[in-house]
Amino acid sequence: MPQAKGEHGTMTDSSLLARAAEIAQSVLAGDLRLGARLIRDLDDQTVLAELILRQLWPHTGRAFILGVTGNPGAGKSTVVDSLIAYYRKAGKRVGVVAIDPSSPFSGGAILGDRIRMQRHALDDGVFIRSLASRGHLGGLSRSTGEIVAVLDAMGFEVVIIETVGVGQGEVDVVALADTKVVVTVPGLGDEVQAIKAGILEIADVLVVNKADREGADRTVRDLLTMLELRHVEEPHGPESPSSEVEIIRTVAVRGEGIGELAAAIARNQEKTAGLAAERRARRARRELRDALLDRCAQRVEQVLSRHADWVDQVQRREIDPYSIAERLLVELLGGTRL
Ligand SMILES: Nc1nc2c(ncn2[C@@H]2O[C@H](COP(=O)(O)OP(=O)(O)OP(=O)(O)O)[C@@H](O)[C@H]2O)c(=O)[nH]1
Ligand SMILES: [Mg+2]
Repeated sequence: MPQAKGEHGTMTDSSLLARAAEIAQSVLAGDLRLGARLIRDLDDQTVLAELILRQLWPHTGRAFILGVTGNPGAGKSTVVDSLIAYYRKAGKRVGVVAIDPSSPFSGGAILGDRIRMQRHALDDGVFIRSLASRGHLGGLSRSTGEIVAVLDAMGFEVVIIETVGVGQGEVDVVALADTKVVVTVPGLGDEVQAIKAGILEIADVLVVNKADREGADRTVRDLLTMLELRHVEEPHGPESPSSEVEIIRTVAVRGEGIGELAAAIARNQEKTAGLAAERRARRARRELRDALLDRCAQRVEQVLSRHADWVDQVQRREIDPYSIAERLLVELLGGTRL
């Protein structure tokens, strides 16, 4: 077991484990403050946080995970805010992970999303966490997965992941949600082209938000044409047969169309229930892969810092990096820990 950092630095392994078990129990019992703290500590990758997460793991896998993605500024947060209100009325507790691609510090993201979803700030049945995707190079999927796991263990029945569909990382994060909603708006010129390739393909439900604006009809028509073309091209499409993708118009700022959107989401959930096991298997595989890659990356850094001599040799062209990499692999994977 690695050494604990920070305030727990002097704790023995067994007292750290006991502390982890205690906190895990409180988080499972719904302690929001400890849940929030755990999410922050996971971001800092503390040993205690990981020990707690290990204890929570058996209690995860129950939440309905909803992915919301689409054009920047399309109104995703406003749609999510309205959906939160809808699910709260239905008595469901809702957790949200909003991923902000631009801000280097999560401070920016937290501010923007808090303002958008402010009315839920005092509701114990709502938990909103923003995550800056910058600074999570390659680890975005792991970080999001961990937060979703905590919210799931805390008993939030619906967990919404909001992310701008700009980078492959962001798309990947949403791709494994139970139901994927893609939000677009009229007036972007060619809407279908304006959405990054690859995003429309994952949509289970398409939303034309800002339907109060000029051109909503045309956008709906364009999307329909696109869906029909796709249906012709791949009649036996994968998980979401194109013909079954619904298009919903919303004016999220006024809450219009949100009931219809929630109904479309519920229909998709029902329709794809038979595929849930397959989806969960894919998610489990990625969770394991993320955890593995993360540890490999850490160990690579450790090994490299112990072997400055290797770096020197490569720099002097005495040995090539490929041979060293092979040796490194042996050191990493041949160790007794695996
Ligand atoms: N006219 C109109 N404006 C809307 C509607 N929904 C959202 N907006 C406005 O669009 C702007 C962007 O809304 P957000 O909800 O922050 O959009 P977003 O997609 O989450 O934005 P990013 O996360 O920054 O990509 C805000 O000023 C909203 O008030 C709508 O239905 N009609
Ligand atoms: Mg947003």
